Amino acid sequence: MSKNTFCTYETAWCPGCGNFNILECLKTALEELGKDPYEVMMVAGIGQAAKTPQYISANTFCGLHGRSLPAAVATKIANVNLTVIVDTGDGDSYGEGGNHFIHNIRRNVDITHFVHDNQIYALTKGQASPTSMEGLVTEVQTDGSMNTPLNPVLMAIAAGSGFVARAFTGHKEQLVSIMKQAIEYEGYAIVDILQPCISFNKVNTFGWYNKRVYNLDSSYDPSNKLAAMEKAMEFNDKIPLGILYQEPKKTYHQKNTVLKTGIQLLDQVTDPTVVKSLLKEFI
Ligand SMILES: Cc1ncc(C[n+]2csc(CCOP(=O)(O)OP(=O)(O)O)c2C)c(N)n1
Ligand SMILES: [Mg+2]
Repeated sequence: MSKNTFCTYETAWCPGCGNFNILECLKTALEELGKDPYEVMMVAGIGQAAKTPQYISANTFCGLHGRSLPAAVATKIANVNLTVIVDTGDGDSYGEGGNHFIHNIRRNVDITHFVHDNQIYALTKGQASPTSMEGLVTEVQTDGSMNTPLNPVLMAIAAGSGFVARAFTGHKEQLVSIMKQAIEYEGYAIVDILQPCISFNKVNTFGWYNKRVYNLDSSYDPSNKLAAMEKAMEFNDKIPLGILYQEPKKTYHQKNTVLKTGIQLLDQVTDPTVVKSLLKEFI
């Protein structure tokens, strides 16, 4: 398969943005998995990160801010054969979409969620996001963000996600490998990707991350939930990269009475006479 299967488009990102590496790694991961564009559905809400689906040749749904997960879940339920990937920002995923994030984990629909975590709202020019560090000064938070940052990987493990990873745009080979494993994981997989925003986050820069990140080594056991929670809490002088937690879990499709029989919305033929008679009951 050619490297250009998923095509290259002009972007509206700032030169030097971490989003470029995520886009490139995503295309590489999909190509290495042998996916064709028609098999892939890219979903996002609103944001700089949320533009990613527009820069890749596949099926695309860009919806409302914070509402990417419901659209992704609906897509997978309608057509189980699609590889459904949510590719969006930290604000979209954990702020406006925070409620969906938690309850989507509980449902465990087989979708993959890549979060471009630049710890800022970039599209709207630099307000604090849920992962912004306490004290981060922005044009809105002039005295520094007062809120405790949310720890998305710790939250995901605690809420019961079966695949939780952390990656960094500066480690491309590892990012591709994690992306491939997340896409292949049967169930909801979340990868929080540390992504420098060169325009609006002058604290968490490429150098800031590069100084702190280290790879989990082969002695690390990702099936140990308590150890994973402890690792997930490291976000100071040291930040671990890799698959923090992984366990096999029954998916929504394996549990749902109808879906587990293989019946899906895409194959349903709607008989208008039945719909009409049902509607009549309410008129
Ligand atoms: C319902 C709604 N609320 C707020 C906004 C404004 N808005 C658009 S993008 C955005 C934040 C995006 O941040 P993030 O998801 O982190 O993406 P980034 O731009 O940092 O990549 C906000 C608050 C909106 N468009 N719609
Ligand atoms: Mg952001």
